[in-house]
Amino acid sequence: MELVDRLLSGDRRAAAQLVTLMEDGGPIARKAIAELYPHTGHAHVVGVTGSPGTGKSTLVYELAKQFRSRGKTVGIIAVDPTSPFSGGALLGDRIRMQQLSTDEGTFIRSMASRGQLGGLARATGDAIKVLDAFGRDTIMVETVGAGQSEVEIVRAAHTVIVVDAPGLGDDIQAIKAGLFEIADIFVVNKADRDGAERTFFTLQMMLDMGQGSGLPDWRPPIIKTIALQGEGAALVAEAVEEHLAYLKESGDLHIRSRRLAKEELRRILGQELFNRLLVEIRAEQWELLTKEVAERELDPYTAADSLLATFFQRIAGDEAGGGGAEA
Ligand SMILES: Nc1nc2c(ncn2[C@@H]2O[C@H](COP(=O)(O)OP(=O)(O)OP(=O)(O)O)[C@@H](O)[C@H]2O)c(=O)[nH]1
Ligand SMILES: [Mg+2]
Repeated sequence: MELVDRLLSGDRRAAAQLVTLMEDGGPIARKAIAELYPHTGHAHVVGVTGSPGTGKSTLVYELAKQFRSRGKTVGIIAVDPTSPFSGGALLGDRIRMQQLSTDEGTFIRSMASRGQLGGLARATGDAIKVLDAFGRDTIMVETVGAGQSEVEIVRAAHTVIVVDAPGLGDDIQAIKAGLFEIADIFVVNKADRDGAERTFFTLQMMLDMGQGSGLPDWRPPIIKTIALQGEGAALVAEAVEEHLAYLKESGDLHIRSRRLAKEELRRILGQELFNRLLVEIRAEQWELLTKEVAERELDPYTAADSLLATFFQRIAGDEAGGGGAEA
């Protein structure tokens, strides 16, 4: 594919076009993935998550500068599930992003869901592959840590930064939703504000209680920052590099990569099977069964069994009809 060739030769516009293609999905996107996939696997993927307004974008911007000054190329994917409705924060993002986007070594893109369930996780995963093949050394993915799809996205990162900040009400509340467990690095941003110390100690206490990331020899550091002034960003960048070194030395990078490949394969397989099922089952049967379940004539498990049975029959029929050797 010409577009993939251009990506591999370092063409930024090709990268942007391919990310758009990934958002839309479909057969051309798949063909592109098949071609660029052998060129992936080199980037360090860093997830940045946390409650709305904690300062994730500001921190990502400062981290990008840090990584650039360390000679690395950077890719940034801002995942914004509510994109069309966003207000002021995104405007701030845009201004910062514009400043960064004049740098050839930084590629920034925001992703929005096109509506399908699980579509955002899939599109983001594929966009990461595009930037990886594009040769970005460090790829940061910013997501608001709310909702299952977002946790799924950030779990696909090698290193997860959870950003907390004072003034969000209950600190424990602020980092619930399964985020605490997946953090490799904690950032307490807005350290210039009252309550930062308290946020820091709350996190420390939670870590002491052993609710950590589950890695045997890695205790997530807690780093205080004032992202707005770039303060502490260097420490966070160092921690990110240390975490990667730890992953490599401990062999955990390999284990994580395997786990992620398995999860991705399962997710795709589940989706594909379901899509094929939708093709094979007639609309009338769906409707009939749906009606029966709604009217309590049939329980949903039995209905699902019945759909599966039809599905397998049709598939077997297709194979026999398609000149298969089945007797
Ligand atoms: N006082 C203070 N304000 C900060 C700091 N960092 C960021 N902010 C401000 O906090 C607000 C939110 O910052 P963002 O970087 O947009 O936060 P975010 O987490 O990306 O927000 P969403 O993407 O909307 O969830 C902005 O008004 C920032 O200027 C900081 O260190 N101190
Ligand atoms: Mg943001």
